[in-house]
Amino acid sequence: MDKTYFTRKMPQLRAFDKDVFVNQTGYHKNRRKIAVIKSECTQFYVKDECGDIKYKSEVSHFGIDTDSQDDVYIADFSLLCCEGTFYIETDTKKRSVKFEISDSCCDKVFDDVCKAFYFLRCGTELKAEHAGKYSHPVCHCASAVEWSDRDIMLDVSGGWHDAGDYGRYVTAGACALAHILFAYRLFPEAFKSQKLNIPESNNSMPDMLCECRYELDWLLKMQKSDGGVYHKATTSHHAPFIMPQDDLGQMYVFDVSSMATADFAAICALASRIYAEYDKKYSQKLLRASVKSYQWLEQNPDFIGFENPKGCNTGCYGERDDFDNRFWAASELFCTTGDEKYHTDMKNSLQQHSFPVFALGYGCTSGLGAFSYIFDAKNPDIDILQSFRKEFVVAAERFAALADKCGYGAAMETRDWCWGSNMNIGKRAMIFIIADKIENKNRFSDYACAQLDFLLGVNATGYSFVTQNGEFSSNYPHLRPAHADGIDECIPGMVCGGPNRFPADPDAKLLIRPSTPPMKCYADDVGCYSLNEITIYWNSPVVFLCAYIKEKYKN
Ligand code: 9MR
Ligand code: ZN
Repeated sequence: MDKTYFTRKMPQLRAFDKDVFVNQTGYHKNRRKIAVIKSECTQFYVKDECGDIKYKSEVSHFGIDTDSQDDVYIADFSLLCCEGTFYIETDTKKRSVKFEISDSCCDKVFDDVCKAFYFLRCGTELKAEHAGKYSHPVCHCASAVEWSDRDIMLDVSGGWHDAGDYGRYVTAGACALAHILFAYRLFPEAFKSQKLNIPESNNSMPDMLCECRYELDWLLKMQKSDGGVYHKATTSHHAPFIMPQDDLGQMYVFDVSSMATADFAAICALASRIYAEYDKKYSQKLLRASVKSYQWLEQNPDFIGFENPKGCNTGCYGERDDFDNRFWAASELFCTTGDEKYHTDMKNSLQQHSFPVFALGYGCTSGLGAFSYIFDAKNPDIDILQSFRKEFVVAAERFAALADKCGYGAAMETRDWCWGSNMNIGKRAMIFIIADKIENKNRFSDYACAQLDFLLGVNATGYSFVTQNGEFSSNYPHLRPAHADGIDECIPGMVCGGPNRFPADPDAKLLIRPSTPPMKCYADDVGCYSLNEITIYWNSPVVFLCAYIKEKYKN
């Protein structure tokens, strides 16, 4: 990315000078509570705001953590269950930042990661009454032109900006929606009481379902009359770092892809089940749209991938095949309609391909189809059902073993520290939670919590990767409005990409020395899009994780 994109002085990189890492937003009273210390010590104290010792114990020496190269000590204060604000101090006088122990400690981060989607809305004014100081006029509402046939103009306004850029991509949107709708499917109560202060907040529908409907309505506009679905709606090039309303470049819709069409069919069928409870008509509309795209898939059995055409440099989201996307579509339509035709397609697809059943998108979507089959299929094939259930549990066991090997409790292997590594953390948390739901033995809940702890400060960088959540949280993500608005505090609730052992942008290549351990390849720097961008599908697993924790540990 070209430096001239930035209109403001680059922020000074802040160093986290503490050795004691905690979940900076806090811990529920009755859950496992771990802090990680990276310097030698023997005792630790949990002190309240007056400095009084509320708990003390010995640390345990973990040893060298491979992916950070830190010599790590673990402080377990699970037994401390009283509410309050605390910090940890070691016998060597090292201190953590402050954190809470309470039943409501994750309410703010949950609400913030949900409201983040509202802040990413495109094609509408963000009014001050909902967006506060982050309000801005309507953006990207002019007609789009079809890239390959410039005579065709259409309205594709709406939906969420994908990420730090202002593009809107169908497969990415479908993936983020799936995570959120799955969260609602398993933990509806977490959403029913939620007040996000969005324009639809006075509706009878939960706010987060209204928010998702905003994206779904956009997706519906991306469907052509023959059922094919345009791959993306973007300008030809990424905009400079300006506010969305100032990005006036021509909007285009790009060619139909079979991945976009299949993901569209899948998400509309899934949403049709979820919205039936609140709006029958809308539910039916979604199902009709889904079936139409499925028919298009039947008529177009060959893979139609996507590559950026010459003259366009926005996100690509290309894939090498569409088997997993078609599998997901068949599974969702079977779950929604009970029609054996889709079941047969799904079974055939399973026989012909070996999918990773726990892959929760983006990229590979087979786990999204498996999730729905596990929780929503009315007359499932028992063998398939059992194999799906087993695969999630086996995956959770494998990831738990990885977490045990990591001093910071992250369920990651070295190669997982890649572009958007925090999505890997979030998806592993989802797998732990899904496996627990399947087994009902509570084997993986501590592991799921540990992934949230990681995201919120228990990691070798010391950052809470969720903006405005934690005393030392990321504040300079690669996110156009957050930079162009001139406001020092970043828009809250944005989950940053996280450590990437292969820094891929010029700024990150300059900032991260080649010998840096994988978990430390991070900089809270607006230029570093391969370390510090945000996207809707990095936020959505965290929505799922927070909804689970809120429900699980409520009193
Ligand atoms: O999330 C994507 C990441 O896995 C890829 O490595 C990267 C490079 O191709 O692209 C990421 O997706 C970006 C998308 O193409 C455009 N919007 C921003 C996304 C996040 O960086
Ligand atoms: Zn916009």
